[in-house]
Amino acid sequence: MKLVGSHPSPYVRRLRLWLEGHQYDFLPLDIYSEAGRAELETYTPAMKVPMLVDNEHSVYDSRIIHRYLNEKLKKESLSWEDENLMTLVDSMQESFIIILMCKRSGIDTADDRLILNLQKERIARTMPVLEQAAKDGDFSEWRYPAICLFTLLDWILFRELFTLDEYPALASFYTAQLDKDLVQETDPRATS
Ligand SMILES: N[C@@H](CCC(=O)N[C@@H](CS)C(=O)NCC(=O)O)C(=O)O
Repeated sequence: MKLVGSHPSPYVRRLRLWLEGHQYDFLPLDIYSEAGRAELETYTPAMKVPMLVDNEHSVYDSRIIHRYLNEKLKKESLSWEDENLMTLVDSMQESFIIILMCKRSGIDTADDRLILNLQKERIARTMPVLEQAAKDGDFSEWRYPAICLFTLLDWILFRELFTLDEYPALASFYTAQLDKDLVQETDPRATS
């Protein structure tokens, strides 16, 4: 089994954290370099990481890879509430990536532009919901929803896109995970 990914990708890191203790090969690519793109192209036409190769199966998208592997490894069962929390985490992750990509495309992210305003509105509405969920203990177990939340929070701090100053429950959830060995081993700051 081979996980094709990159070191900084939060979508890849969530699977690496979730797969703790399982045997697999990790192929990290620099997905924005010419060589990395040439290799990525051989794995997925969507040109996105993560993707998984397992015998004859190619599986795209972290959420689907999680579903595929969870069926195979029988690790955990997720409630509909868990699924909703993960959708909120995913939509935040996507919004922050769009903002970063706008920055890297030379767009001033303080501008009043539809693409930016939509992301900012989503973030402003969703972060308090995640804060309340953290306060209610919905992320108290180190399962896939908590892992996805952690990799989101760590990535937005790493990319300096957000601070957790106004979100004490998220901040304490975040801090509580930092001692984990695999969290430290997969820290994108160590490889970027
Ligand atoms: N929904 C996908 C999102 C994956 C994704 O956006 N990955 C980023 C890296 S963090 C990527 O490959 N970006 C390349 C691109 O958008 O061209 C998932 O959950 O796997």
